Amino acid sequence: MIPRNEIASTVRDVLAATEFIDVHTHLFAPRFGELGLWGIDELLTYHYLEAELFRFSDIAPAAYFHLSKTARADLIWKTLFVENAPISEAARGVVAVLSAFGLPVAAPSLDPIREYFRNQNAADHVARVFRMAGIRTVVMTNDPLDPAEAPLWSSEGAPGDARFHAALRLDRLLNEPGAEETPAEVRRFLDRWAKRMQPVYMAVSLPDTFRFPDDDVRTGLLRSAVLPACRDLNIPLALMIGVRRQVNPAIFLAGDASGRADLRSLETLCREYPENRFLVTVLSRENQHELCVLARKFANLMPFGCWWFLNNPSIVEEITRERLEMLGTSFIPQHSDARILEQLIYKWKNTRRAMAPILARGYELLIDDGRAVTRADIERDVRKLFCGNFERFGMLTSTFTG
Ligand code: RAT
Ligand code: ZN
Repeated sequence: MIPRNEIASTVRDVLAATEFIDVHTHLFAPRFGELGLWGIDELLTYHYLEAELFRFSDIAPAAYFHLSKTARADLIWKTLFVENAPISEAARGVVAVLSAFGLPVAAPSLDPIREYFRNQNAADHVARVFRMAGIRTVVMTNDPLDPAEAPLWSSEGAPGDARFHAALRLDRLLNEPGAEETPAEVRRFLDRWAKRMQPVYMAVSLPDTFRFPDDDVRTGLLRSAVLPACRDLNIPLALMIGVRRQVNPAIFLAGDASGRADLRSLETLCREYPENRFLVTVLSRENQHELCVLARKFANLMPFGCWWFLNNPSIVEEITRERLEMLGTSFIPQHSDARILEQLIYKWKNTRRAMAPILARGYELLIDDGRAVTRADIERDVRKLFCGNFERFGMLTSTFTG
């Protein structure tokens, strides 16, 4: 039994000591070579920071995207880190990464930092970053229609690296479908790629206008190819709802926005497809409460993560408190969405920091209401939230013991 005044520190200890599963990233296992991004130039040219650059600098997007990667990184460093305090969430993240490696955080030149990363051996670096981030496994985003990625999957080949699971991403397939593909052809395509990738789930991001059912190709493909494939493979379908792609195409990846969705379509999917399981994250802050309500109705719905524009401490706090209050520990609080390896360090540091007082508050209220809390309770709950719920929902070999 833990005294009330030691709850906060115990929760912090347990969060620090538990290795998490990162259920959605854009990272790649080392065998994918150059698709795996790491190092200072990649960290600085992250699209979250590019969006911020254009608010502080007069450079036109076209001129910026014309520069070499090194020149872009130099400009972002000078603008967001030297001439301004890097106080935004994304900027502070780079500072946290540099500090974690003992590198200078405010020097005018990036040279010593570049040299440090140049001297790292990729394989050792991956292992070190996972250790520093307290991460056991990450789930990649694998698009079989990406011309750069597809050839790297051999016809036999699951990725042979236990730290990196695959997720079969369906955005091109469902959001830009070729009229010539019949559902039967798409089903065969999915079966073939599932065999290669051994995905832990299939995934698609969807606009705020997503409707199901609708009189469109996507509904047909979901009904006749994707949902049956997920059911037969016994894997969840991840729905990432509420992205408005390319509201400003001039800034490429940074040009996407968010919008409130009508979650009745999700309700219909959960009800009409009880044999399918849906991992769901929604991008609009306004949709969060409804998502919790639906998760109380449908056990085949697993809310996950505070996605993209929501991954800021103030909003994470609000969403996570709401989820704990409405769902107990039966959800997945966060994923990193890391695109660059070292981002794992700051994103998971921030998640642990945000999570500690929220969880501690829950246990303190429980003590106030008459139930003692043990370290074993906290360990079990943290394991469920950050590993077990995903493993159980995804029917993965479990380390879940609660
Ligand atoms: O957070 C991001 O980096 C976004 O650009 C997207 O990748 C989003 O997370 C997605 O998976 O579509
Ligand atoms: Zn993502």
